[in-house]
Amino acid sequence: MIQTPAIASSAVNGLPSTEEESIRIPGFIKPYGVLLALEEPQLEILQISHNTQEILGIPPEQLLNQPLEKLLGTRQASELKKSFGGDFNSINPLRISIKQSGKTLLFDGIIHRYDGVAILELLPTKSKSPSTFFNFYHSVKTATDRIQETTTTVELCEAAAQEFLNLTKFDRVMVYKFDPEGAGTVVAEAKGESVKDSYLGLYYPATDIPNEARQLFFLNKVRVIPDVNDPPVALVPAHHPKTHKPLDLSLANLRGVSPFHIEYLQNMGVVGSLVIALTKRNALWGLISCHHYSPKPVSYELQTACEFVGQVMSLELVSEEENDDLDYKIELNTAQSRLLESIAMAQTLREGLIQACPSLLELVSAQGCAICINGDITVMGATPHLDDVRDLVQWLEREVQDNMFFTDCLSSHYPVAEQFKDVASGLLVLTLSKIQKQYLLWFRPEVIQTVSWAGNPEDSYQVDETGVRKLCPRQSFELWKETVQLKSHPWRTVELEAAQEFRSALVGLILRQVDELTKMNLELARSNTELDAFAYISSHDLKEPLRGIHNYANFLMEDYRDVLDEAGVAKLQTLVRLTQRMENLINSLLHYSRLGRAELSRKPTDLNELVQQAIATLKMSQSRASVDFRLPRPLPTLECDRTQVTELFTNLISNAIKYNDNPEKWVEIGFIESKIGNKNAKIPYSPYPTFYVRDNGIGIPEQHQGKIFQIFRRLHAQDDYGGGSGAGLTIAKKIVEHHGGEIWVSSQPAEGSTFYFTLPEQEKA
Ligand code: BLA
Repeated sequence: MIQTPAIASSAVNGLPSTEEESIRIPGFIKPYGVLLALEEPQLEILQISHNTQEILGIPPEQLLNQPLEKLLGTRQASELKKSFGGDFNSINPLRISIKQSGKTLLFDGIIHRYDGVAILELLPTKSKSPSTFFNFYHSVKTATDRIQETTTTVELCEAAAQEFLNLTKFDRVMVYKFDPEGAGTVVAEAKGESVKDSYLGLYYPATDIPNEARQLFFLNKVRVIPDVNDPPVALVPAHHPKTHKPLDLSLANLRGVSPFHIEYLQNMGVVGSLVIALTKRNALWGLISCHHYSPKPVSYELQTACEFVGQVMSLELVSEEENDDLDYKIELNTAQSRLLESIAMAQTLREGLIQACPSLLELVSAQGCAICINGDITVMGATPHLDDVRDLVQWLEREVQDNMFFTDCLSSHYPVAEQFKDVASGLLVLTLSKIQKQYLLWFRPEVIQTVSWAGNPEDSYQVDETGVRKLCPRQSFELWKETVQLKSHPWRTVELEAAQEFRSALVGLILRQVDELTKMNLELARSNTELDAFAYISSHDLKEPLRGIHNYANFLMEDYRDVLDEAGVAKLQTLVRLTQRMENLINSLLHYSRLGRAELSRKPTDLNELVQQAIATLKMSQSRASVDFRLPRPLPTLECDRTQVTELFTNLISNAIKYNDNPEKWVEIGFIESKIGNKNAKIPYSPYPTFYVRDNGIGIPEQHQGKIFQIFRRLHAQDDYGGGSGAGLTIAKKIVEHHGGEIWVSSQPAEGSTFYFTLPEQEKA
């Protein structure tokens, strides 16, 4: 066995890396051929592998520094000289025969030039004549046909494994696919009858194939190791005499294999190995890895056939992975269309999203979702608890700047998430509007991924006697399971694209709706202004003729009292009373329309003082029975329009007294803290205090409660309960709304009424 060279340990993270010991310049070759470094243009032999005696029957010293003619004869040597001027790919392999001790030795001659040095490799062959195109075509036709017949990636990989098995006659052929981190999984496998165990589904860490080995696959798509137990063969001299450097064997078929990899294969029980690179769009997609459990030479011709089939498979991969993606994309698109349709039909964005619930989850294949609009959160499917989602959204608001954020391991960004890993190890967030706090969150559960690791990745490192951590192939390939905790299935590119597309469509839709809403609001504001102006002008203009009628009725009564009989006087008196009533109505209307036109003058106002003043005024004008005014606790100080809010309290308190035939009347004026909702009293959750005026009066029947705020709408005969214009509650409503608040009533006939209202300190957005 080859001695594992010690590696200096100066690499990043304190871990030694094989990359320092470049596998491009191993200093030795595999023993199944002879390698010569030649000086151009004379093709003098400057370096040669030490195995010439075994393969050619000539000791290396006899060939070193000699012209190539000495070995190949004048004709073959001059043909080679010409070949070095042409395109190597179309020339290789050259048929070369060497007569030695009465025997003719046949070789595939492979030439290339790398780093300015011309290299010839002589690979012994048994076939008398070079392979024809037809031979080659026949050897690959079945394989390429089968590969091209497939329609999905899975089918393609399975067919390829089987076809490579048929083509190479190795014991085991695996299709090995890399993940974005460079680790890989065996995605398809075909085996000869003697092989019992299966590597299908096994997962190998990225460290198993160093970066440099991956890079070399772009230069050389096929790697052969006929027998891992063959001793490597040194080059003489070790350094190139002109460059004084070790010879770069990046492109050489015979390049010696790193002893680490040899040991790796030996640990696996593999003797012969053949690896073919699979590329997709200039990236390494995976490998075909062939294992044989006894020595397995692979002719240059078969290597070329494998390379060709590998290329066909690589091309096929592009279209079939696109096909797989396309089918999935269509599914995601359908979900998106359903969602947008639902949103367009719904009153609100939230409603639209909720109604299309399964599509919302299907859009990105998530198990749970949270809709957050203006801080209000609705959850669907499997999600963390609402409070946890609320905290998470707050964290997102602080930490995430982009329109989209996603992770398959939320706890690595937000450690609290470990508590709800079962539902949210994966998170995808779309920010629709940061200002309006509009977020869509999708969750994926933890997949306790029982990854079938082929050996413990930690075993790749051993500590030597000096305490240095040393990279070495693992001793054991026993399957052991590593659970990848706190991770969800990763979000796929198509899913992320679908989320982005949905965001764009949604933002477009929302902008259109905002546009329409703005137009409607403008329209509404305009018609409200017109209405106020109309009410003002008409009531103003009506007052004059009304005063005329009033005055003339009085004149009639004064000047014609003697002419009129009693009935005539009574009618005139009614006329005067009616004009007075009408004037009251007009004054109320005028007042009402003025309220709509007046600017609010908000100032900090002590509501206690204000209410006491209202009560005092009312007490003066109410000569009737006493009323018990109750204020359970001091009212707050509020930014509001003092005059209007005084009128608001006066109207409500006066109604409370007026519509009350209880012998012991009381009126309670108070408020409820912000944020305490109460369904029974119809008090919604509100960020502002809710004020109330409660009485033990006659109450309002349920069926009338909707009408009481309408102007001049009276529920009783006009002179009952002290008369009045019937505009008090309408005015109260206007004042509350002017302040951006809401007013509503809760009442039981014969028990009393409570008028609730809010007075937000800022206008509604
Ligand atoms: C190379 N390791 C490789 C190659 C493969 C693997 C395919 C390239 C093939 C080749 O050069 O012939 C790994 N082979 C696999 C895997 C499977 C398989 C995963 O069949 C699965 C079925 N390897 C280690 C560790 C080290 C290491 C810990 O596991 C580091 C010390 C090194 N691997 C290593 C090196 C090479 C290699 C140095 C390059 C070999 C060379 O080209 O010289």
